[in-house]
Amino acid sequence: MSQHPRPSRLAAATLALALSTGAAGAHYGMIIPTTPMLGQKDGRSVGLTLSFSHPFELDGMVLEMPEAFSVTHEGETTDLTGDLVEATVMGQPGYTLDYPIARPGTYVFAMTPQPYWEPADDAFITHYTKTYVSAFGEDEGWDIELGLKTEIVPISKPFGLWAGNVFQGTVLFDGAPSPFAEVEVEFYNEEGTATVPSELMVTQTIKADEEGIFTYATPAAGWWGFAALTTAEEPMMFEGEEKDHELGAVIWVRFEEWG
Ligand SMILES: [Cu+2]
Repeated sequence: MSQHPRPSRLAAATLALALSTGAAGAHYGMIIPTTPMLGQKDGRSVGLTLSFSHPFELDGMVLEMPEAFSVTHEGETTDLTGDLVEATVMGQPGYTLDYPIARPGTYVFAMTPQPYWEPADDAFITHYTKTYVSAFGEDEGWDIELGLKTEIVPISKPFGLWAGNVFQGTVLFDGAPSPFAEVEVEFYNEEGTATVPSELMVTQTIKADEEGIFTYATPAAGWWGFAALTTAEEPMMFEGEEKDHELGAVIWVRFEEWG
């Protein structure tokens, strides 16, 4: 549903073929911090990069100024939308922010983007996106629910994970578990060094169980994105026609190299 060709990266000669095969990774709302575990030696701030991208293929899309970008710490949510700084991320408009952190604990960063019109899918897309930063060795507060329209609530603590660990989360839609929700999983191919034997493996798809819980074991260290996708009950209008509105609950989690 969320997969479509991305012509911008393809030479004209291969465009027709690419369009006909439709092979591609998925798009993701992305919030990538400089580190998910801020230590005393790392200083007193964390850098955040926001984008709307195809993370395996490092192919950016346009991220307009989000409707909301916030941080939640010790039960208190602070709006940071006005602090975002325009940046180019994977060749397209995105945002960065250097967020000062003075106190220990878990900081949950969340973005609600503006709906994105995607002609290739004939649909609008809104990815409610989250990531976590734990500061100064304190990890309380990682399992809270933010109350987003749709959200993945982690069952595994979403930092301090080894490559190869399973990651589990509950998919919520309107605050209730979403049985058998489809979850797309993709690696942020930051260094551009990962390869796949088939285009089918750029994005992997799993399903949640009857309680909305999904499980995935990562094969390698790095940032992994999990996107639970639902079509909104309410269509959106585009040029006088009703169009589907894909809602994504996205979470970004980093897995560390063992040893
Ligand atoms: Cu896409």
